[in-house]
Amino acid sequence: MEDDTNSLVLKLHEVEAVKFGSFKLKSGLISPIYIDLRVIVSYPDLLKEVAESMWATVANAKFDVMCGVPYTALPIATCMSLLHGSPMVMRRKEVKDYGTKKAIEGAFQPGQSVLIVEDLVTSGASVMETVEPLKAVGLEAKDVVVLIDREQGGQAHLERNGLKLHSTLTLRHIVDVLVKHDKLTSEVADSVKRFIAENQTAAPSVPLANAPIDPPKRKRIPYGDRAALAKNPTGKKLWELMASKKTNLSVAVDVATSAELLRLADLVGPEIAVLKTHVDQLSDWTPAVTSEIEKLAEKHNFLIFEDRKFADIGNTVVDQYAGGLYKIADWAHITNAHVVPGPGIVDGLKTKGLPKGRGLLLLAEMSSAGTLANGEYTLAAAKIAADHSDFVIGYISVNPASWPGGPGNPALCHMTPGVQMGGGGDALGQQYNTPSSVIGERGSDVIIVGRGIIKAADPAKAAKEYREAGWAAYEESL
Ligand code: 5BU
Repeated sequence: MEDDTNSLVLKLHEVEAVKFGSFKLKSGLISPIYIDLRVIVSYPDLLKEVAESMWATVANAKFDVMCGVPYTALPIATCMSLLHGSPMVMRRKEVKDYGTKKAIEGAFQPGQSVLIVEDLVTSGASVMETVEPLKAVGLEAKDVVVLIDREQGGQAHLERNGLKLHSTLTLRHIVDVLVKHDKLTSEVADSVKRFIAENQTAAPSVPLANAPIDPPKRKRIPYGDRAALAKNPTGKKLWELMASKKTNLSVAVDVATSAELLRLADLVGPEIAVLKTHVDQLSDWTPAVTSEIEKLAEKHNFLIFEDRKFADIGNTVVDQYAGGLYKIADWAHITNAHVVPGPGIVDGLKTKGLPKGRGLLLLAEMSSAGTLANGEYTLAAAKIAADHSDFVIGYISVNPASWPGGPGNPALCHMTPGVQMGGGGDALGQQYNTPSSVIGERGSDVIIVGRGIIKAADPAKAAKEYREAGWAAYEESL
């Protein structure tokens, strides 16, 4: 079977149904890959092979009739029908008013089940456009077979509407086969995989009657696999570090003196992926302190995140980041910024951070009660992050699972403050969630814990407990 799909992939590449380069899509996006399966009608042997492979893909599905999604999949469905004696119905694309004209042609009985046949799924929108008139005439659609799933969210969207997607090939598999057979360089393959990750689709807005209301549980991509998707070196390092050190814990060392900061960093160092600092809280800061933190980062293998929350225009943040007393860009692997000024702030920080390989987190949500960072604001932050994924490595977020597209681009990391074992909050508006809720239910990747650890009687022991809780929640969500 593996060999069959390999030869199919090579043939599709040969007839240029799958092309690589730089293609402007309808949406204006530049894609490194272009798929046009219309061409296969010109190669009867290939059409037959496609139809046989797709038939084999749905060997276990039960259906009475088949319906191809117009137009590219029509000859494929016809070919499957001829080869296996399975009847079809046909959807008329141009009939929009299902009440007056026949949208579905062919002989069928209401209550019969129908297999949807499609060539390519991106968001699942065209499949859903076909399901709607089928349902309107009483046909039941449960299964969809597709030659290529671009893995840009279509499967989840269809599942949410009660449809099971069976794909013969995925874009990633195609790329892997072509690399294996020296038809493609691994650089191009990586750029295609990044494109897929960065261009996950939103749920199509075609509502389906009788769709189940429970969304499917998202499966998490392991941290280690996300390293390959990250464009930014610090983002990549973060994923690798979390995977190898087996920790998704960040400790916020909010203390008043440098000695206390260094003492705590050394104590919790073995347990953490990221040390979060507020150096402007230190009463006795000198440049020597940051070199000591850097030494501890080397010793324990963690990244330094200065939680500076830049919030000014691009021109101002350049010097706030690289200059002044603290010269944050010189020693903090990661810093963060509000998006309230607009994308110029990211461009400004990038001028100093990117040449040093630094990464930026954008504040998409905050943990404090009454925060204004929600709704449209959060979505705008996500958009700015997506547009700057060379420098932006992720978000400060609180409940990414609740965002309309979910946590989104898996190259980007979600870090969540406001974490304590017991939940609750403080007197000044901080709101706490537990590690298992933050990672397991809210879809975040990193827990940021301050007082839960630094105020504990034994901070090293507390860090170990938070690390274990955070890691257990991650493993359970895989
Ligand atoms: P706590 O002691 O666990 O409440 O500390 C939380 C830390 O995270 C603290 O350093 C805050 O400045 C930081 N923080 C936060 O609590 N909430 C936010 O939304 C953001 C940062 Br952004």
